[in-house]
Amino acid sequence: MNQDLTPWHGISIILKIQKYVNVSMEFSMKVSMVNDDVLRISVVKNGHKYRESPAVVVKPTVDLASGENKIGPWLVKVNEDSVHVNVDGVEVNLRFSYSNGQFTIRGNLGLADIVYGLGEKALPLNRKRFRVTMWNTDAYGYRYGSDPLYVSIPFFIVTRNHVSVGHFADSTARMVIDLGVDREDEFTVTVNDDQVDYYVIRGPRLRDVVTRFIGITGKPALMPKWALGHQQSRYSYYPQGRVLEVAKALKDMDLGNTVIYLDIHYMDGYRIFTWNSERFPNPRDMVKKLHESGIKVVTIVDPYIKVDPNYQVFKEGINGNYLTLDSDGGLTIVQGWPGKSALPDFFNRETRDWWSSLIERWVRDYGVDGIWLDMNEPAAFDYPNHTVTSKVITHRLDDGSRVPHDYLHNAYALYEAMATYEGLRRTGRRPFVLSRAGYAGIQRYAAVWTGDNTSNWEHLKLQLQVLLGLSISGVTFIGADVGGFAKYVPGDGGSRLFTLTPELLVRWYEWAIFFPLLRNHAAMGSPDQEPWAFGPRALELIRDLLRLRARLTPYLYSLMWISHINGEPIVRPLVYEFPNDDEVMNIDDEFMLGPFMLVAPMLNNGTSREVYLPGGEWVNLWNGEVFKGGYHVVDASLGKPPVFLRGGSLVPTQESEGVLGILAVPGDGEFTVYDDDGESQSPTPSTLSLRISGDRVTVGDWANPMPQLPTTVILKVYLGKEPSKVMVNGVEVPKARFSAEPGQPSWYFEGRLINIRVKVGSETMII
Ligand code: MIG
Repeated sequence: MNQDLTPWHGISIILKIQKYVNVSMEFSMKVSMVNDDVLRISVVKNGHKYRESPAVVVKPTVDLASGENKIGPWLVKVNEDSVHVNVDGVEVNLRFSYSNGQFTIRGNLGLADIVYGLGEKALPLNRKRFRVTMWNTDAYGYRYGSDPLYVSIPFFIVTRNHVSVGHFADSTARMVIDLGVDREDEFTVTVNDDQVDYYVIRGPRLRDVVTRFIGITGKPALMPKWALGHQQSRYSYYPQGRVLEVAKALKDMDLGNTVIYLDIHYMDGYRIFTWNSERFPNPRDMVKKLHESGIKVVTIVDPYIKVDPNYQVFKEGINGNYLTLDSDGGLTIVQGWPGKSALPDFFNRETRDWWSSLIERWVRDYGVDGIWLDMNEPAAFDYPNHTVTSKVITHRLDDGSRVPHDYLHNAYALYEAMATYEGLRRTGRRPFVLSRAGYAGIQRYAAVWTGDNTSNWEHLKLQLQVLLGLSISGVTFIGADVGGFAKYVPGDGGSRLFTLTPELLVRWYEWAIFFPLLRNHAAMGSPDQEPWAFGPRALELIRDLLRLRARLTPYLYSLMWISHINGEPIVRPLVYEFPNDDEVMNIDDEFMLGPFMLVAPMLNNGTSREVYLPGGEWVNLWNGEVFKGGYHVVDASLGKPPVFLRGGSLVPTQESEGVLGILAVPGDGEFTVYDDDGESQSPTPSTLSLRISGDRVTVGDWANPMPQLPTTVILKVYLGKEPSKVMVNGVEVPKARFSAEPGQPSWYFEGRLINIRVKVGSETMII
C-alpha cells in the first residue's frame, strides 16, 4: 500500500507539471488533483472547445504527470488512455476511449461491490446491475424501474469491503451508466459529448464521499425556516376566494404552519408573471390576507414564454435576445401550456440577469414568498416523451458561442434555478425555490420534489427509494407529493385508475413528516386529498403527525444547517450511519433522520412490520421500550410509524413557546442545535452544544445568541426506571412536577421518561 504521506501543499514542487499527458489521435487527457481528496481526469476531443461545468464550484489545483504519482493516500498511475488509482486500499482502474461523438469510460467492478447514488432513480438503493440514462425527462406516470426521471446526477459510489470511492462523470449531455449489466466485472459510462470531467472522490467512508461530492458541487442552500412547515398544494386552487377558503380550513383545523401553492391556473392564459384577473382580481390583497394568517405563498413559474407580440415578457425576450434560437437564427418554438412558446436561454449571463429581474419584480410586486419551477427538463408537448431534445436548437454561452441543446440539456434547470434564486435574493428574502428537474449542483439553489408520482401503495415505497438516492447525491432538501399526484397513469395497455384511500394518505404522512419538504399535492381531477378530505379519524391522525413534525422543527432546522455547512444529508439511508454493518447495505425501506432517529415506515396495508435495528440499543419513540440491535417485529398501528432513537441520542424539540426540549437516550452522543431568525440571508447562527455521556447530559450556553432564544430546557431522558436522585450543576434538585415559575429546576418520572427542567449552561447527572 502507499505509505507516502507527502503533505498536499508540497506536491506542486515535487511533480513535473505537464498540461496534457495524453495527446493521442482522438482526444487529450489531463489528470489533476482538485484537493486532497478529489482527483479529476479531464478528457477532451482534439479540437473541441472546452465548456466550463455549471456543476462544479472548485478548480483543479495541481496537474499530475505521466507515470506514477504519489499524493498523500493516493497512488495514481497515468498512462496514455487509462488511469490506475489506489486509494484507501481500493483499486480503481479507468480506461478512456472516444469514437463517433462518444466518450466511454470503463472501470472495474468487483463481485462484492455495492453501488449507491445516481440521484433521482426509481430503483433500489443499491444500484449495482442496473443500467440508467442521464437525461432530464418529464416522467408523468413513472413507476418502479422507469428511467430516466426529471433529475440527472451522474455521481455514484462504489463500496467495497466498507470502503467507498465516488465517481462523478461531469457532462450535461445524454449519458448511459451501466453498472455491471453488459459485463459482469465492469461498469461503463458512455457520454454523447466531446468532453467529460471524470472525478474520483475518496472516502473511505460513504459519508466522506458524499460530503466531498458536495464539497465540489456546492453546499445546499439554506432554506427559510417556514419551508419546514406543512405545505398544501393542488393543481390548482382558484379562484382567489377558494385559496382563502383553503387557508382558513388549514387554520381552523389546526394543521400548523402552512405554505399554499398556486399552480398554473392563476395565470392569464398561462403567461408567466401575470394573473388571470377574473380568477384573481386582487392578488396583492389575497397574499396580504394569507400573510396575516401566517401562511406563505409559492407560485409556479414555467419556462414557457407565450409567443404573443402583445405580451411584455415576450417582447423583452425578443428585444434583449434572451430567447433560445435554432441554429439558423430563428426563434425556437415549442408547445407548452400557453400554446406556442419560446424558451429563455438560461445558459448566458444576460438572460439569467433578465430572468432574475423578472422574478424580483414578481416577488416585490405581489409579495409571494417562493417560486416553484416546473417543466424545466425542459418539457414540451410536441416532443417525444414530452421532453425537448434537439441538435438544431442552440444555446448561447457567455463567450457568445452557440452549442446544440443536446450537449447542455441536463443543465437547463440548473441555470434556471440559479437565475431564480438570484432574483429572490435581490428582494432581500432568503430564497425558496422548488425545482422539478436538476443536475449535480442543483442543491445550491433549490429544493427538489420527485415529480408526478402516483396515489398507490407502489409509490409509498418507491418514493422512499427515489428520495434516498437523491439525498446521498447532494440534494438534501427534498420531498415527494404526499398522497400521490396522479390518479390515472399509463398501464395495462391503456390507462389505470388509482384512488387514494384514507389509510394510504395517513401512511404517507407517517414517513413524509420526517422529510424536509412536506407537501401534499394532487393532480387536476384527482379526488381531494387535503388532510380533512377523508373525515375526522384520518384528520386526527394526520394532525397528530403534523404536531410531531412541528415538535421536531428544531432538529430538522439544525440538520438543515448542518447540511448547509458540512454537506451531510438530512435524511440518510442506514448504510450512511452504519457503514460497517453488512445487514444494512440494501435497506431502503427504513431511513435515518439525522444521526439519531430511525424511521421504519409501514409501506403496505398491515399493522405491524419487521424492522432491522443496527447494533447497540434503541428505544421506541412512542413508549420508551428498549430494543437490542437485530430484527424485530413491531407494532405499526395507523398513525404510529415505528420510530427508534439510538443510544446517545439528543434530539432537540420545540416543547412549547420558548421552551426547548431534548429527547435523550443514555449513551454517548453529541449534537449542536442551530437557530436563526429563519429568513435573513446569510445569518451567523446561534448554536447550542449538547452532550450526553452515560446518564450525564451537558447543555452548553447559546453561542452567538440572538434575542428570544429559549433558556429553559426540558430534558426528556428515556430511562426505563425511576432514578434515585438528579443533580444539576452539582446540586440535588427536587422531585416535583414543574412549577409555574420557570426558573425552578425539578424532575419527575412518567412512563419510561424522566423529565428534568433545567436552564441552558447546565450539567445534569441522573443517579
Ligand atoms: O403537465 O402545473 O409535476 O406538480 O401540478 C403537468 C401542473 C404540469 C406537472 C407538475 C405538477 C403540476 C402540473 N405540472
